[in-house]
Amino acid sequence: MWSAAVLTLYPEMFPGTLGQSLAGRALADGLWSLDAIQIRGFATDRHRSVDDTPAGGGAGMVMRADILAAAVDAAAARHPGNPVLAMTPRGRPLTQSRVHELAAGPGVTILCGRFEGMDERLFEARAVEPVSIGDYVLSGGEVAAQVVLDACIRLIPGVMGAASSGEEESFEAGLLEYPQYTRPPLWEGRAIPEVLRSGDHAKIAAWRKQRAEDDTRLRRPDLWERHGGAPVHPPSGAQ
Ligand code: 6GU
Repeated sequence: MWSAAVLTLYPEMFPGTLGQSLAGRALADGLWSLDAIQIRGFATDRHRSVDDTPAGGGAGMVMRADILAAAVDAAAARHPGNPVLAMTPRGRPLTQSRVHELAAGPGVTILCGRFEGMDERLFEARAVEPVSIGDYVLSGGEVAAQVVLDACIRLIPGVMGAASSGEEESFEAGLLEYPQYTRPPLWEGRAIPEVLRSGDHAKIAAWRKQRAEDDTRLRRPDLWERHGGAPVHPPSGAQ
């Protein structure tokens, strides 16, 4: 069974959103397991402290390397073979290709940061991969860990059933997905594009490819250029 281990100061935040819907059903069906581990359980002093003031000064508190390493080592013993990720806005951005790799493996162990960060020596002393979910700052890694797990769990065999198994979705082709429509055919004076009601499957596929490309160029010029599209020039006068 694919195993998710989460190291956190807030184990009661799990399964959280992962207890519902697709992931929740898969958890109940035994397609994946969840082990939420309290980091504070690895504290060594009588106040059970896990953090301390930042070297060099500054605001906030830093999670201690010795406590985090003990927690990571315990999780590795319980979940051998799992890659260990640490959720931090200083990490490499999560990609769909990394999600595929994680979903294909034995599972994942995720360390959730709180406070101002984690002592950098943890990353030197243990095989821990720093991962970010985007260019904004969360109050802690727990929500980010749920994002990573959700993305992986839907790819575990048997979780999605017939629903496409994700193959022609956003990012799988390196482009945004084409737009979708459903009934009613006319809503607030707006019709579904005629081609989608034509029954001509070749024309529909061509229209969807065009829209995927146009929308990617417009909304995600970074993805478009990585996909090999011609560079997008910002409109003159754009800020
Ligand atoms: Cl992984 N953690 C936190 N705290 N903030 C983030 C993030 C992670 N990814 C983006 N912002």
